Amino acid sequence: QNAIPRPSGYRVSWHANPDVEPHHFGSSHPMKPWRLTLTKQLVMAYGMHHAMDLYLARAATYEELAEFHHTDYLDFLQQVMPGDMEKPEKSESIVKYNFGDDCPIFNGLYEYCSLYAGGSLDAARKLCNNQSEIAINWSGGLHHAKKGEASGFCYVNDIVLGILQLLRHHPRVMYVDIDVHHGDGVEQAFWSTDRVLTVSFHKYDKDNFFPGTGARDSTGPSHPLNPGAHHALNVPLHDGIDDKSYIQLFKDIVGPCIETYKPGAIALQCGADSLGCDRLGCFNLNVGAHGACVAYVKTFNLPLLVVGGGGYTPRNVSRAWAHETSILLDAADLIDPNIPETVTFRNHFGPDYSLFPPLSEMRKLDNKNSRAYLNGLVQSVREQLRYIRG
Ligand code: VJV
Ligand code: CA
Ligand code: ZN
Repeated sequence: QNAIPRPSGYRVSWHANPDVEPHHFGSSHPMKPWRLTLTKQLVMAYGMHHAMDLYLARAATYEELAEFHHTDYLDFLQQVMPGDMEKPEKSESIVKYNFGDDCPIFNGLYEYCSLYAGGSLDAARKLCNNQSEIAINWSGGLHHAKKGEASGFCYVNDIVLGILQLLRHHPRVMYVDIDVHHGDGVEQAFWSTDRVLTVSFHKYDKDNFFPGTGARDSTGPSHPLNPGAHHALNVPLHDGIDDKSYIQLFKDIVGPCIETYKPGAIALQCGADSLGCDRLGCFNLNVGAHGACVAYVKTFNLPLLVVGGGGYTPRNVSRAWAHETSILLDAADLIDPNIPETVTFRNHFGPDYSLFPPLSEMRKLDNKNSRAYLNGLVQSVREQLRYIRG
């Protein structure tokens, strides 16, 4: 495969540390850091690494993590060991910090956390220093982590740390989240400020889908004198949303948000569990549609921090993130939709060996989002935006 030419207009930087990849949540746990290896192999097989600045992410320091997280929680995260799950004297802390099936304690947990957080911090700093226009950390995007507890496979919130860094240089930062789950940790962290507008698209079912928050009318603190009022924007969806409706909805909402709020930078969480055939997700998007959202955000030409997130069918996660890397490089047209013969682990991409398998046709799922429902969402977002100024 020929190398992708280096774009002339702007720089794209890639922030990763291969030491993240071998960490293991447990054999049947859905979160598989190995999907990052597969993503990197695809990106390299297409020659995209020649078109970006590649940085080895360093581990975030304890002090950097403490910019958001409580030190008692970090101390626990640093010291806890896999065997502690069964120790009665540890059980109080394990419950307090929400470790368990979703957030297991595994070997190298603290290293894993500090490396994926370091990637997002490095990426945000490159944007602030004008050394990069688009900075990518596919190992980040862990949007559920709270100040003082783990949640939903997330232990430290690299996105919050990245946005805090961006806020040192930009008066307003917008956060966009296309993971199938609600970006509750990021929303909560910036709940009381008007300097971050958080926008999450997600499956919403208060009682039956994690984390159960993110209703349309959950828009920020209710007191009108609290600056964060109206600065959380939620787009709750039902099962089976398809390419056409999602792309239309995304543009109808994200476009007016950017035009109204006028952020100085954008952080984009690209959770790939919104694809069809995801092990945990329930949407019906193809790789092309997921990528179309990334392409749309890119058209605004703002400093862009791009992070990963969920995604539980590794062969499709890597397809989406490789395709999105090519979009960010303005090189999507130069890429062969047939996966190169030379890619390592090529067997994972059979039988079609295509970057764009028909995911929406492989699992029969009705779109439970009626036109009227989606129109109502757009209308209600317009009303919310009347309270927002740039
Ligand atoms: O739904 C939940 C919480 C429970 C309690 C814990 N059990 C294991 C599951 C039900 C109520 N948690 C969700 C968390 C989803 C996190 C998504 C993260 C992201 O994509 O937004 C960002 C990275 C959930 N859904 C499915 C599972 N947990 C799940 C966890 C497992 C599992 C199978 C499913 C943990 C261990 C094992 N299997 C072996
Ligand atoms: Ca989301
Ligand atoms: Zn998710």
